[in-house]
Amino acid sequence: MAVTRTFSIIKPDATRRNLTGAITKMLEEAGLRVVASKRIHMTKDQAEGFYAVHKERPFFNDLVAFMTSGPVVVQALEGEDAVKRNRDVMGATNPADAADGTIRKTFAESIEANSVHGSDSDENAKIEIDFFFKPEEIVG
Ligand code: IDP
Ligand code: MG
Repeated sequence: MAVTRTFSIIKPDATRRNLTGAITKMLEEAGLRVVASKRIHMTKDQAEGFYAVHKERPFFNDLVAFMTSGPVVVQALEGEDAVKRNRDVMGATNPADAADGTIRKTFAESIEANSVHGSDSDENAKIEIDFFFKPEEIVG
C-alpha cells in the first residue's frame, strides 16, 4: 500500500472543548502522521471557498457560519492509504451512524458539528492541502 497524504480539520466544536490533543492521538493511533499543522480562525471567504462543492446544499450557509464560529486546526496527514485510513477513523458524517471507536462517534455533537473534516479522494486531498499550506510548511 502506498504512503499518501490527506487533509484534516479539527472543527470549532472540538477546539472549543479542548479536544485537539485527544483527536490528534486517535489519528496517530490509526497510523497517520501529522506532517503539517496550524490553528487558524477561518474567514468567511476561506470557508466558502473550501466548501464550494457544497454551495447548492441547504446546509451551506449554516456550515460556513459554523466553520467560522471559532478556531480550527488544519492538518496534513501522511500514512498508508491516508484518505481511507482517515475516513475510517473519522466515522460516518452523522455521529448517530458512526461506528464505535471512531472520532465522530466519540466526540461529535451533531451531523453539522461533527468534530473533524477529512478529504474524500487523493485528488481532493491535494487540492485541500494546497488551499491551506505552502509546500515549505509541510515537513514529512
Ligand atoms: P463529510 O464531512 O463526512 O465528508 P460531507 O457530505 O462532505 O460530509 O459534508 C460536509 C460537512 O457538512 C459535514 O462534515 C457536516 O459538517 C456538514 N453537513 C453534512 N450534511 C449535513 C446536514 O444534513 N445538515 C447539516 N450539516 C451537514
Ligand atoms: Mg466531505
